[in-house]
Order: sequence, then structure tokens, then C-alpha cells
Amino acid sequence: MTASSAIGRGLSGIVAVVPVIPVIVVALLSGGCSENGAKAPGATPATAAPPAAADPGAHSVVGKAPAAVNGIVSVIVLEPQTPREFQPPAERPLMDQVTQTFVPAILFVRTGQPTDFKNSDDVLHNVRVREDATKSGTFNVAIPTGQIYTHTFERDGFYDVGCDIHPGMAAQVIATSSPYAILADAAGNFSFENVEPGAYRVTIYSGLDTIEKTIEVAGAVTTVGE
Ligand SMILES: [Cu+2]
Repeated sequence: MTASSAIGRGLSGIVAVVPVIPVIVVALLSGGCSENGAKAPGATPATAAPPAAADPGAHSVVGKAPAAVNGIVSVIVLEPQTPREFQPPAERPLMDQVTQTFVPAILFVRTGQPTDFKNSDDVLHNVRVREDATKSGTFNVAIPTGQIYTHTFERDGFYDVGCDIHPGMAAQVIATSSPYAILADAAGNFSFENVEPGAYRVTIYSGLDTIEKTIEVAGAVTTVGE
């Protein structure tokens, strides 16, 4: 079934303190060429209020994951216990290369849907992608200035992204079959909006630890216990 269990522990090396944005593509701070990636200032609190009264039938899922360690935030994925088809993402996810930096540093994509890799620099880059769980190469292509390479990730998981020409460039792709995949904030807070009702497995990836829980989404707000 879905390959949550195949998602590896791929966050090492990515320094990210980021706002939680409940959409598929989370555009974040850039994946810097330096070790000391800048932290995003003013991360939006993830404890967002439930949807406004205009949408009384909406369901949100909130909770608290482990806090960031060394700037590495938790990743949370909700997967329906009963297999379900989801609409493809409204926009094709894009990982750009700008000033020798992958942007965003962490990109969520939907398994089975195309993802674009672009070179907006005036120098040649290559994009080398490796599946974290298996350490197997996914692809390695040179992308000339202004060009786009499109890849469809066929398996859920964490993927490490690098450029051999510029070894300081590093980023990560997180592919999920479920549309419910987000980053926690630095304190570990997270919030999903507009979750369809039903039973879900919650997987929290925190550094090398994986925490699994099950929840039943029914009311306006479902809280994932610590
Ligand atoms: Cu490069």
C-alpha cells in the first residue's frame, strides 16, 4: 500500500525552521550552499485556528510533534486507513536552482505526479536525486540554464537532492501518496486544515525517530496526542 514505512530518515543536513503551510508544495527557505543555512524568521505559528464559520463542515487536525533539533523540524504525514484516491495537486511542484541554491530546501510532492526541476542560474547545474531509504539513485541529469527537467516520483519516501558541480547544494524531496504532509514549526506544532473525515495513520518523522499514531477525524478539530 502506501509507502510511509519506506520513508527514510532523510532530514540530516537540512537546516530548516519554517512556517507550516497546509498545501502540498511548501515553499521554504532556500537550501543554502553553506552549512549554516539561515533560519526563516517569524515562522507562522502552526496552531492555526480552525477554519472560519463559513465552512462549518471542515475538519482540522492539530498536534504537537517533537521540537526541532539542530534546526531540523519534524515532518508529519496523515494517511487514510482505507485506501482512497486523492485529487492531483492543483499546481505542479517546482524545485528551482537560484544562486547555486535549491529552492525550496524541502519540497513536498505527490507520488505519481510530475515534479519540475529548474535551473534559473546562468551556470550549469546537475541534479542528483537519491532515495534515502534504499540509497539508490533516482536520477542524475545536467540542467542547462533556463531548462526544466521533469520527474515523477513513483514511490513514497524521502529523497536527497544534490548537485555534483556545487557540492554545497543540498535539498530534499518528500514524496507522499497522501496530500496531508507538512512540516511542524520549530516548537513542533502542526495543523492540517480541511482533512476529509475518516481514520488515519499519523506518522511523525523527527530526526532519526518515527512516531506512529492513529486518529479518527470526525469533529471540527482532531488533536493528535503527544
Ligand atoms: Cu550546481
